[in-house]
Amino acid sequence: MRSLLFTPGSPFARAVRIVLDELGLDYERREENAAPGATETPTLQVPTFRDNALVLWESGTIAEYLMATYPHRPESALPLSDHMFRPGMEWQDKLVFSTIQTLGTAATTISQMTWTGVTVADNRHLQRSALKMMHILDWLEARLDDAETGFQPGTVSAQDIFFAAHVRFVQARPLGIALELDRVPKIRALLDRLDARASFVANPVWWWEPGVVGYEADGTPVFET
Ligand SMILES: N[C@@H](CCC(=O)N[C@@H](CS)C(=O)NCC(=O)O)C(=O)O
Repeated sequence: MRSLLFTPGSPFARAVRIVLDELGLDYERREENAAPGATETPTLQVPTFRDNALVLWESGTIAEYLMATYPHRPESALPLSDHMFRPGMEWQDKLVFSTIQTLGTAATTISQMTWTGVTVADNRHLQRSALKMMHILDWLEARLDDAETGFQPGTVSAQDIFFAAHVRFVQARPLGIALELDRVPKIRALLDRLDARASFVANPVWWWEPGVVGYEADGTPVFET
């Protein structure tokens, strides 16, 4: 019995949901509006994943577990990679993945601080977080061979999925960050291709700002009345 505890907005959880769909795995969706308490995880964060007696948190660990434990890849012109970290390329793939997670942490730090009253405009650490994101984008652009391939050519990788989840999260919130993706055309092309994939369409990222309490079926935000 598999289950995933997540909040609808979390980019880390969205990436895990996409990996689960890419693997064609069913799971119970434990969708909550707030992050969990310490009975679920000492990190107080989502996502948390359960597979029978095994309980995991940290989205990268969950994705690595899923990709290694479930070897079947559903038929696809561009399937999910067999490996989160390809044999012979482990260190390069790990470095790209950790750097992508640092981008995600910078984005969610800015988001969580913004909604608790401290914005990029008035905090130096958040300005540094935003600057970090721009440097990471430039570095990742240089890791892509061309506008037709992702971080692991010939497949869709966990790196692609987590990266797209983080960037689209930033773009779907009024955080005061302009990512200026026009200057990173290979990244733009990758994100557009991923948006069209069934697993991404099935796990959409929708606009959020304070006051949004739900969504219509087409993603139109529903505001608190
Ligand atoms: N390193 C964690 C980060 C997860 C994370 O930041 N989750 C956020 C939601 S996007 C959260 O639960 N925040 C609540 C908190 O930190 O108290 C992972 O990869 O799973």
